[in-house]
Amino acid sequence: MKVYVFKSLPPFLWGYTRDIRAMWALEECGIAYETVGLDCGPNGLQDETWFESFSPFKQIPAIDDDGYILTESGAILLYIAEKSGKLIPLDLQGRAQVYRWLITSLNNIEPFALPILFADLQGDSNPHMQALRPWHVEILGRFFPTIDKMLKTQSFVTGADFTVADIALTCVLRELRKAKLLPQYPNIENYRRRCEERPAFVKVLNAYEDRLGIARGSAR
Ligand SMILES: N[C@@H](CCC(=O)N[C@@H](CS)C(=O)NCC(=O)O)C(=O)O
Repeated sequence: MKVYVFKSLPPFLWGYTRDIRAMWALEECGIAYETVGLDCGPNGLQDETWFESFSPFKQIPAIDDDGYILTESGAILLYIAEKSGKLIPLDLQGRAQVYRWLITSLNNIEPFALPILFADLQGDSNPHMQALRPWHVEILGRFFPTIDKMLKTQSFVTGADFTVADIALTCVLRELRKAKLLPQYPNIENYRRRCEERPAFVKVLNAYEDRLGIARGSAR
């Protein structure tokens, strides 16, 4: 399988990009893959006209599974799980729980986590984003106490087993890893760290840093 990923990025994006999700799932599921690296920024992937046939918005990640092209990190995670029969249960209701928590991660949490990340990255240069930050934190405050309570008694977001929903949630939580928000939810913070300690994640992040040519730990 081919995965379209970044091979250059501005430092403020290191460790946040969604190509990590696809590669993490491929590693966990034991699917062989090769990466196709693209540049971000001016003269980067938005200028690559050929890439439009792989990714309609010219965004990363995209996968090419022997000619079958797919974009959207959530769809890619589910495709990899369904293809390999790993990181997702066999029964319909168990699968639905994976869909549910993956969609919660990308649809409930990420829309508020990302603007917090941008507010913190842009600082005073973007007062509008700064002004909205407390509101975004407040909204996450509706979701996180419940998830924190759940993770007190279960290892992963759907229960006892690690699934692609945990890849989605961990990667979304990583958007907040420097925001000084997660420590007030100790079970969520422990969960994120535990998921990031998995050998597949460590391998992917090390390769990601090597591909970008940045020091070990820079994308942590
Ligand atoms: N909803 C898409 C979002 C993809 C996306 O925003 N990708 C970013 C990198 S994380 C990108 O390619 N940005 C460069 C650009 O849009 O030019 C997904 O989850 O895959």
